[in-house]
Amino acid sequence: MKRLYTLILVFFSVTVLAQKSDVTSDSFIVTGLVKKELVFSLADIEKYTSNSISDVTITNHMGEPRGTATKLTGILVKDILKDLELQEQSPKLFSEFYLVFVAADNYKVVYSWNEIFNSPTGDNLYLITSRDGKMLKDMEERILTLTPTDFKTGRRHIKGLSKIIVERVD
Ligand SMILES: Nc1nc2c(c(=O)[nH]1)N[C@H]1C(S)=C(S)[C@@H](COP(=O)(O)O)O[C@H]1N2
Ligand SMILES: [Mo]
Repeated sequence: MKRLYTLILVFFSVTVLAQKSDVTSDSFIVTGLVKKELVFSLADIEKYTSNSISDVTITNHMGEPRGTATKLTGILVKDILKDLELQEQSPKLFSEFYLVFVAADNYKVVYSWNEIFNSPTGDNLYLITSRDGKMLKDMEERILTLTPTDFKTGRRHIKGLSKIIVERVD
């Protein structure tokens, strides 16, 4: 019986560990208050021209360094979202919209429409296409975003991006 419990424990530990490193996505969808949903596969992402990005120190929410991302290339999220059309005619009201970036493990990060399309943050919000010498398809977490100008870069370092949901404040 004891052995059975050990077996069960080992099984669950392995499952949990496997899930932890399994924050991977091979495509992401842009959905919500949009005129037309957009889907991006790895192949679609690779069609865009990538720019090189300086090394980024990933700091956690305490500000402690967790590691450095090197040999980075990426595409600006605002460029990949250039065909995004909000369900709103008046550009003035675009300021009421925000985008929820959702990872495969349900980790979520919010960016306001203005932040991406009307502020310097938008010029620094990248979809990473290669990291540490690995191409997108060989990167463990695959679809990854980074905003190097953030103070604590870990928070909005989304691993395994799988969805962008466009929402609006009440
Ligand atoms: N998908 C996903 N991305 C995530 C997280 C998470 O739990 N899930 N945690 C975030 C937080 S709080 C931090 S500090 C960094 C840690 O990045 P690292 O794993 O490269 O050290 O990842 C961020 N991205
Ligand atoms: Mo964190």
